[in-house]
Amino acid sequence: MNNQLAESLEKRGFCLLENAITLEKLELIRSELDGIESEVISNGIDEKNQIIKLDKVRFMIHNLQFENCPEVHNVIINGVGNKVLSSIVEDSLVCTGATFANCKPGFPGIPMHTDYDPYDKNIYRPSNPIAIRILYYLDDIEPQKSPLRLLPYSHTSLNKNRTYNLEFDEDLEDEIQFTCKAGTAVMFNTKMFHGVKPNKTKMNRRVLALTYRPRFSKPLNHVEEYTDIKLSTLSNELRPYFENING
Ligand SMILES: O=C(O)CCC(=O)C(=O)O
Repeated sequence: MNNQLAESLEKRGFCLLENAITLEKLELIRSELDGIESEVISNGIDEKNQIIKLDKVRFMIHNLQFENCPEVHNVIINGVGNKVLSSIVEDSLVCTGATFANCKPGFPGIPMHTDYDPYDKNIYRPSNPIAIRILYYLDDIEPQKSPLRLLPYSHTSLNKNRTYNLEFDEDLEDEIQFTCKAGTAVMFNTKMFHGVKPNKTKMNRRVLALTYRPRFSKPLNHVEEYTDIKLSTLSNELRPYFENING
């Protein structure tokens, strides 16, 4: 099974994990994240100085490791995506990003882009030679509800029109517009082009987005470490994913 997943991830640039989260766990995760969203919306940016994007049609919060959401933390530590990736890379993992995003009704979409930048220190577009994004969908993704766009094989492109820093909107013949049931996870190479179509429904479209890199794949550019005070708030299981992120 992992061989097929590894082949798909390595060659096509992505693989799918159906039923990655059970319905029961989905309820708990959604309720934790909805709670955080409502709290931030009513109280404004919290004291913990998290990176939050407040927008009428998209809510986004990074650094979920420092929020009170034990079920999300459990996904970071024990999620199927984590297990599959660890066995493919045969190394321990560092988590370079743990984000919740809610694309609400009217969300216009995100152009095709990569989550990789070898020349920057942006931890949300990590410079690590190998990093994998794992998107756990918390709602059904439908053709009218912001399907995910993926451009298979684009992580290997040598063409100047497909380099890491480009963005483009036009639909491509060889792209996949991906729909799925809530609880599905999609894993893809951060060098792969992906994007999101508009949400034309009246429903929320929520995703838990995690990025991991194998320990051996250090960032090319130094990134800011989390302080010891911040790290001390994490459980013993969670902490190894966020410490020594340059090493
Ligand atoms: O919401 C999604 O499906 C993907 C959004 C995105 O571009 C990302 O998380 O890198």
